Amino acid sequence: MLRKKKSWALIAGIVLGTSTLTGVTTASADAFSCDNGEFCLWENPQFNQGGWNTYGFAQWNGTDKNYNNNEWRDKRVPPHDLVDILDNEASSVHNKARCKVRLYQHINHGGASLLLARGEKKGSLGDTRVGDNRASSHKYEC
Ligand SMILES: [Ca+2]
Ligand SMILES: [Ca+2]
Ligand SMILES: [Ca+2]
Repeated sequence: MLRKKKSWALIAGIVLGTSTLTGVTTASADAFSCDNGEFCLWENPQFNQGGWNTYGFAQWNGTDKNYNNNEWRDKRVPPHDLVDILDNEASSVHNKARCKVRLYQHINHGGASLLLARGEKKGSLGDTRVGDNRASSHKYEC
């Protein structure tokens, strides 16, 4: 009986250790920089370069049809997940995904849209059809 308990403890420890390690790996995978393969939005123009009050940043690896359930991340404000919902607040964008990505003004891929080629970026969404502080969803077009 004792031996069985030890085995379970050992297994639990291994499982826990593995999941913790995976969690750390994921969290440290540049949560605050736009890396290859990602589609990224910034709360402010010019990719947050400037004297802003907040520095919201968000990144994806796929389609998102509703920004109402996403929060900005801000590396200067621990614990980094802002209470601030990112819907209708994005001001700049960089598509580093391996697909074209279409950004939409409304949730569920509605309203005016902007197609971003691979590698394309816009320092100001105010100059686009989607507009500043309007983006609400995006779709990967692979
Ligand atoms: Ca979402
Ligand atoms: Ca904004
Ligand atoms: Ca919108």
